[in-house]
Amino acid sequence: MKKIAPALSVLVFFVLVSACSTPAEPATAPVSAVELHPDLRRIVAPANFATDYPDWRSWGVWSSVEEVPGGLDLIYPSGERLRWEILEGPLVRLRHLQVPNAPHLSYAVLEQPKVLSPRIETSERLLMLEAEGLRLEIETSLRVRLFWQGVLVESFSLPERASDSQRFRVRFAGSASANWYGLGMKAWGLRLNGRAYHFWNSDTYGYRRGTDPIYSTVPYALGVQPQFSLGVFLDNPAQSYFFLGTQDNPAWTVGALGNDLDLYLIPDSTPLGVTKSYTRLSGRSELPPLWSLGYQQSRYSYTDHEELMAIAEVLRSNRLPSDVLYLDIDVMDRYRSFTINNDAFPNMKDLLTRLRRMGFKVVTILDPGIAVAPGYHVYDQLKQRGLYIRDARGQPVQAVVWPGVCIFPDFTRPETRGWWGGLYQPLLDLGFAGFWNDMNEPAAFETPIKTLPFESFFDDFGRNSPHALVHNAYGSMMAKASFEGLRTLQPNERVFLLSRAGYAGIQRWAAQWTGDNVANWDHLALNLSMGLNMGLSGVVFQGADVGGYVGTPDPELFTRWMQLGAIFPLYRNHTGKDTEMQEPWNFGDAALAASRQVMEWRYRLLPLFYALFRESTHTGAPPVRPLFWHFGRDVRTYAIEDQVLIGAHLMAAPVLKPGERKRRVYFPANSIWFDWYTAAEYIGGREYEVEAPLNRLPLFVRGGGVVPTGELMQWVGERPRNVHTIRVYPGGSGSSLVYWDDGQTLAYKNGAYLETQLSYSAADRQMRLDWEAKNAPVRFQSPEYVLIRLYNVFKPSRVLVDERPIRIQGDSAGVVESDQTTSWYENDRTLLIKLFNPQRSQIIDISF
Ligand code: MIG
Repeated sequence: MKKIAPALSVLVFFVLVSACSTPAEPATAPVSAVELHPDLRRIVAPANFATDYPDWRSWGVWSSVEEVPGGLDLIYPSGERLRWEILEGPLVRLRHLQVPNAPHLSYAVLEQPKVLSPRIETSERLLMLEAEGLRLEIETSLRVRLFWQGVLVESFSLPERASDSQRFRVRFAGSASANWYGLGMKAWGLRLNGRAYHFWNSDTYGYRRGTDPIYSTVPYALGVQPQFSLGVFLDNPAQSYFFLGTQDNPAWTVGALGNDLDLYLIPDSTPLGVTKSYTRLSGRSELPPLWSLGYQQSRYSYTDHEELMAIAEVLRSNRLPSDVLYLDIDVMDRYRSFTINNDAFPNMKDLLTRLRRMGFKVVTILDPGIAVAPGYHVYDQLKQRGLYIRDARGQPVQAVVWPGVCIFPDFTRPETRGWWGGLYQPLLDLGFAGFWNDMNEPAAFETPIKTLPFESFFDDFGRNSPHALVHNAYGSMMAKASFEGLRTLQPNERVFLLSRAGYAGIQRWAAQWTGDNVANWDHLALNLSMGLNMGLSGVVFQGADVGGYVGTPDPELFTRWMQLGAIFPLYRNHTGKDTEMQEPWNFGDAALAASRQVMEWRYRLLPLFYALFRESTHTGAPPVRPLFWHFGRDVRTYAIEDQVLIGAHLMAAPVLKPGERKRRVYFPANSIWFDWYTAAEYIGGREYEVEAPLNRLPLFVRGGGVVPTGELMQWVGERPRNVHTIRVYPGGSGSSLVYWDDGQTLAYKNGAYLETQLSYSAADRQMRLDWEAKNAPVRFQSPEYVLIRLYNVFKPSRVLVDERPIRIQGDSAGVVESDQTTSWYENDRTLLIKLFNPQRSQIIDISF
């Protein structure tokens, strides 16, 4: 007979109770007598996940097999099933089903994923499923093997569960263990091998390298080798863990404490292939508003009208290109979400209008804790609608956060999300351009576990589940509520939302930052690795508090952080309550000048970042990526965590150590590189020492590289027409997307954009540029022309655009904007081609 664990009987009980009540009504059943299983009443240290329940049992031999759409079920005597499906990708989904037709319920996966029709063979010894290069063999000896295009990717045993426990695990032999990445927001280096990681969203002010877990959960690991990659996604918002093996000790394990097993294994040839499949499941970020890729200035807090205005004015008077200002919790009346402190901000609407005229958008903050304060509209509505998180007796759970004693919206419930989303209207009316969801782990003060008690119950798809089973989804569901509300209220605007906590799929609703980091050198390097791993986990719009949140950096650290921040998608300077002022002018003239320099670089590079975000909407690829993403055949790249690629061709080697004015840079094998500043050449497969004075972010472009850039603006949209200059570097071949739209509305979804691809190739004394328009813009005025700038070339003898010769003008001092002119600059061996009608495909042939 199947043994029902105590927690399960609580669930069964609640399901029955909620089935009998009307949907809007609270479940007020007296369940205080029911004890939660001990597993659902504690936070387990990662080291103990696998060891403190010695009594693991395999699901074992099945009693029968049944074919189902996409695969087959192993049926056990209790009636439970292990379902193996091959989904579009192709990928494997393995689920434990307590009943045959259990619905697909997930906080991460978009909808019912599409199943393929695998070829299935069954014999005495073996069950085999095969589709599109993926092959799965399940032996009656309980071993399972996964092949991708004939190569063994991984072998593992059938899942196991612990007696008298809600926990389960799956153990893998380790052929995929060469290099592990991902896991969302983890305070560790780039390569994650050799450690256990735990998922339980936690408010970890001042965390350090090794603190685990922290704010956000993405139970998805990416194993990469030259021959194949493997994505592993354990869809479970309860406490879970990944233990990742090393090359020497390769076995790895995933497990969780509560909920049914729902595991995806995604083999593919490249990290990009795996990423496409993973983000087909968990979703991709929409195009952000272009202004949100500009510089963002924040602190806890700019406390009143005058201070915010002053910050704006000093940013502009110092000519520090910038777009966004933040208001932190002091903007609120007694920290109450959706209110404004009218003493400090007597005319918010007027303030936001004035700032907007100066080119600034303002983002404001909201916390999930709602003050218990009759008469406060959000409290009254939450109370009256009964949409709060409940205790075992159905009463609102209370906990202390910034506003004092609070109750908390149950964001797992669709009605709560709908209601919460609508609350944003007055803030939009005031003119706020974006929003920030903080403390949504959810964090709580004065409770032993710094979050709501375990005896809190959530709707959880109508199952009324205890806290432990849904904890990690809370932040994501708050972000979803906010995003969907904003989308409904402003149906044609892009949403900018920043969320601290999240779960797999958070990228659909919000950007993320790495919480309360520390102003020290180790955090500088740490945040870079964290950002790369977040990007590899689908969370492509990410950044860290530039300058550090806890403490104050010295001028050198601040300067290097401004440079590091400039290569992150989210470029936000933020600091805590009792630190020194941290805007770029507080660290002396050299830091100010160096900050301005790198901020200007960032603004010139916005066309590249934007095109990469566009690409990411199609593939899920992170705009900022580790070297192995493109150079995985060079095994040296797998451990490099102090150099990054922005797109396929631009490499940054930020300085991460104090006192360094030169640094060593590794150039991946089988490529050549050019210095961004001097066009000096480097040969791949070697290390060089490069100059890195305090005012320089070392940057390199790959031979054959194509990098879209634009004119410097003080803020996005300062000038309506921004001329793009596309840099092209010789050697090899390459191509890049170049993308234009209005930068802020959803009109691009109806064709109001221009997407083009510039490809470059070279043969003996010939170069060809292929400008390919991918679409015919609808209601969008394309730029009149683009400039294509070729570096390190000889003087051309002839330039043809679509076979028509173009006049070459030699040795001119500056750019000449006359009709179809090509300029040749002898001194720096640069050729500048002005290409008209970019919405038309054109071919440029250059002979030497
Ligand atoms: O308990 O809103 O991580 O960025 O400035 C601290 C105040 C609450 C934590 C966030 C931080 C923010 C701060 N918040």
